Amino acid sequence: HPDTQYLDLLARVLRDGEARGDRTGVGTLGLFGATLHFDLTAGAPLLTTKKVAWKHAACELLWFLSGSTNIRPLLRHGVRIWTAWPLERYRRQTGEAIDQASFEQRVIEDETFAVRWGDLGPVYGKQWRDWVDADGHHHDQIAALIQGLRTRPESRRHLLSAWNVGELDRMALPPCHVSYQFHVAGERLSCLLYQRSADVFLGLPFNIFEAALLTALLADQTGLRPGELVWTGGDVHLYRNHVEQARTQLQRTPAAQPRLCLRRTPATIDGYTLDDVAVTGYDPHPAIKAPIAV
Ligand code: UFP
Repeated sequence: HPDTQYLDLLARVLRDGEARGDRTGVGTLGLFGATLHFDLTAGAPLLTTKKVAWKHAACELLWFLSGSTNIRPLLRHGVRIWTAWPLERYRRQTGEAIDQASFEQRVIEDETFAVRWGDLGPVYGKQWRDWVDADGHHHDQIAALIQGLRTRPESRRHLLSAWNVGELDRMALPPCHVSYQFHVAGERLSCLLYQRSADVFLGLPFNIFEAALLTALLADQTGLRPGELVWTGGDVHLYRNHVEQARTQLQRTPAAQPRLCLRRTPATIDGYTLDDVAVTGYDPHPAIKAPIAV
């Protein structure tokens, strides 16, 4: 069960995690190097021991695939997970003490404002769909991935990488989910995600669901079925101000595993909308609020 694996990791971080300072100043309990395996044939790796906003996660994944790096499309769907970075930059550069809701409203209503202030730099969407190399050539990694999976399924080179070294300093946040490798065996598509840094309470539940969704979409486009998701984390940490929330979640008993299905197979990967992503049998424990470290 996905919850069991996740809760085991959460418990391990609480028990063995080393107290460390970090960039955000919040402080963490952390360990280095962890791996989780999720059998995608058994259902979606979506936690039931707390309610995960899977529609927001799906929205973010489709936004990466669209190639966008602007928070505007996310805000139009009510997804506010990336606002903190542009908001901070706006406040710093203008000196205006604008609140988050007003800033978001302006990004939604005013396109010129959104272009000027809503962009995150060349983050995932840019690197996935339009990586520009030193010679000025543009690379669509997603298109190449699909082409490769169709024509050379046995290849050991099905990779998707966001770690564009020359552009890291222009990104709001250097990629956390750095690379994805795909693997085909017996009509099954598996994925190995390497994540350099994982906020185990807030980020990780999103990251594993999104990797499973990406695998499902790629499988759908290549005539395969999802196999396994292997997640590997580098710096796996629990923020100090998430400890009580983690303890609450650890006391809960997992419910039946939900299923992820796609309602439609569009002609290309660009054709999916949020309505095409369905999760059935999801009856989780209530959500647990926790502050995000920026
Ligand atoms: N983080 C995740 N998953 C993500 C994402 C961010 O866990 O998809 F974008 C967390 C990890 C870390 C922080 O706590 O955000 C990034 O900080 P740093 O760059 O210092 O690792």
